[in-house]
Amino acid sequence: MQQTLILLKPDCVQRRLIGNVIQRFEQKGLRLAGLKLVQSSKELAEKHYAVHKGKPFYDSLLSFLTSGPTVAMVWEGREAVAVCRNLMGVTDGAKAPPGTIRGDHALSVQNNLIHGSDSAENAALEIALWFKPDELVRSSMADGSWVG
Ligand code: DAT
Ligand code: MG
Repeated sequence: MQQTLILLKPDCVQRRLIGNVIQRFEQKGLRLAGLKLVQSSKELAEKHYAVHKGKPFYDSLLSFLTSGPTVAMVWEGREAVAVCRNLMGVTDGAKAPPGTIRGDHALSVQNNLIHGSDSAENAALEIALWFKPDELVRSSMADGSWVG
């Protein structure tokens, strides 16, 4: 069972797409292990996007992530990291295929609605950055043996 960090970034919240996106993860069969609305500080945004420090879009990216509330979530399930990345679509909304979250709702590269961890290792680091251990809930789903 794998976990991944998903952020519904400020554009997703402002465009009232929270329910639309969460429905996709639920319908896929993933389990929600953590959920909260966060006003990201500059410090949190810097830590989250540390890998992009020095790139031309870094300052703009930090301003964007701190510009309003973000929904932070932990989803888990079989191959959760790759499954979520596939549901999201590629980074550039203009290139993301129809049927994906970005493909259906994003045109921008920066304002692309959603973040998803890109590896199990990064997922563990990012979950620890956004959630305290007692904010995550362990449980099983009633249909777990059917969904797999
Ligand atoms: P992803 O979010 O698909 O994992 P990433 O980790 O390469 O993409 O980049 C993090 C975010 O930074 C991305 O969601 C949007 C922004 N970004 C990436 N490349 C960019 C670029 N060339 N210009 C502007 N923003 C960019
Ligand atoms: Mg990334």
